[in-house]
Amino acid sequence: MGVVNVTPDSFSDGGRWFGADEAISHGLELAAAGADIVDVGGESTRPGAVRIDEAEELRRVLPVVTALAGAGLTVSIDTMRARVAERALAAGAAMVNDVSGGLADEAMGRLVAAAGVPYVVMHWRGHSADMYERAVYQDVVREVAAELAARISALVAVGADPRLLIVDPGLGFAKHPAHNWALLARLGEVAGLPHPAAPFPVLIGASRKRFIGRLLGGPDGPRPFTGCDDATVALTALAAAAGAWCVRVHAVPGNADAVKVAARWQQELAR
Ligand code: PMM
Repeated sequence: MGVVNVTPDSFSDGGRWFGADEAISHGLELAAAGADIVDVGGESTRPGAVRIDEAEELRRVLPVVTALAGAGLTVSIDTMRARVAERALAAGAAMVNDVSGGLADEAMGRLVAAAGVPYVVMHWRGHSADMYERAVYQDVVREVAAELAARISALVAVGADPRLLIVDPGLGFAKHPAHNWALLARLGEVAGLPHPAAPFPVLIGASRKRFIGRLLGGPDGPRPFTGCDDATVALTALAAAAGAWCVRVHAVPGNADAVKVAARWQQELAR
């Protein structure tokens, strides 16, 4: 999954694809480089981000979704708003990626249930403005799995098909670096969360996140995200070999290769 952030302020690529034309060309490039899905988002979720209103979000994403879906790409809409998801689906998007897992907009569950499309349920504890205050866990993997299971039960209760649900541990969202590493190392527990319909496909969004820069940094501080793409590829290989269904990344070619390597690796293990 290649990321198309139509925002002026996303963490690693804010502003680069902010105009519709730039975003559309970028989405086409990501697909040509091997992305199976392009994820179009209009609202930044970087730590401390202030929310934009629905009209502005629609203004940003709709032309991009329309053009990329019209060009035959599989488009995911990255939004916390049911109304934005609905309009994007009508414009040709094939799936919904909701970083709040349905918590930010109570209409989202009914919308995806009625639309019958794949829905990414990410683990989330609150909006970006103050999310680190909520990064308190005894056992992060068990708690994230349990909270995702509760979201899935709520979604199924309003009619969502569990076979269309994809789970995501939400790396960096109300999580400190140690939490992210624990979740990555125990992905199987995230997929096998305590719900009758488990295991679920898992999506991982590690690309260029701050915890990678912290690992690679030195005494002068974290390494800038521009130097984190090789480590993202390493994480992609490990996550895919551990069974992740999808990785959400900014730079596609190396990650697409890593997914192929992991698939071949798994094929050998299964012999
Ligand atoms: N991370 C960001 C945005 N959307 N969606 C999912 N499902 N998982 C994520 O981890 C995720 C996401 C923030 O990253 P960016 O601003 O660098 O694109």
